[in-house]
Amino acid sequence: MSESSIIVERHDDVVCLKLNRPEALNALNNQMMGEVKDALEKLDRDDTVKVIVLTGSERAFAAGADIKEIAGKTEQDMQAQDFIEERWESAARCKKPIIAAVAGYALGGGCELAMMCDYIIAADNAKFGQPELSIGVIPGAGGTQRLTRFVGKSKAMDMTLTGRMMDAEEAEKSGLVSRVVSVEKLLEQAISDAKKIAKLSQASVKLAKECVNQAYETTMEEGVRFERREFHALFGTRDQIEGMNAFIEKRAPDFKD
Ligand code: DAK
Repeated sequence: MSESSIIVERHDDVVCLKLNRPEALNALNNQMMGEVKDALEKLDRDDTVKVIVLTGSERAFAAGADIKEIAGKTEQDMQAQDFIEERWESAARCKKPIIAAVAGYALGGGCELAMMCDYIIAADNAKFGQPELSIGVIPGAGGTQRLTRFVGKSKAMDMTLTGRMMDAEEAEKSGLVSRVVSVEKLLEQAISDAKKIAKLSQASVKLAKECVNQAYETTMEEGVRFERREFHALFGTRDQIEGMNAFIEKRAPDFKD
């Protein structure tokens, strides 16, 4: 196997995973997706890690699946290679918060990978798109579903059918990204967000993430019921007592998870 195509950087209890195939604009090949999956699974199991930031380079978060790697595949190859799907879904399955810090191109599978994260902070040079139709296929890692839920049918159809890219400003207005910052400040902002989340009670962080994700999976009534059960459950934790007492005593909480 060639050298690693991701860089893992530790910032106390935050870990930054950097996609690193600059020669191919971080095109997502099998090796890279396998490394991303292994790293995310390991970080998910590591109690000393609280929040993950997934990023690329200033020029590209990722320009999609590696077209050169998949160009020669047959229908049988694609159907037989279920393991590929397992690699691609790892960000969506991660239980810890993942923030996507996106600069430059986030196209095809790159846009899909960013959308699997919990939220996206974009650099002012970010460009999002689902250009798969221009190479004779369709989005295949959840793009038609997730993009439509983020930006609504009209824009999702527009981007998917025409292949038009959305810039950072439009992505923020449309709800695809939570915030836009300068490209120079992107990682600093994402890591600062991650550190803020890492200081909270991780029991409440985990349940809040589950509850927000539940909104995509169920009815309002069932979702609200789900949220209430999780809310009640947090009253069984020391961090709830600590958080509320700290507020009353006008001091910072000291959460122990
Ligand atoms: N794959 C392979 N190489 C890529 C690439 C890609 N997606 N994108 C860029 N590169 C390579 C280029 O070939 C070039 O390499 P050399 O020629 O120098 O060897 C190098 O990166 C620099 O790219 P350019 O020279 O093209 O740079 P430009 O600035 O001129 O253009 C660009 C940048 C991003 C507009 C352009 O490179 C581009 O259009 N790239 C392709 C974008 C694209 O079509 N992406 C969608 C790919 S399909 C699934 C999971 C995932 C998927 C499907 C199924 N399952 C789990 C079932 C996902 C599918 C896709 O993403």
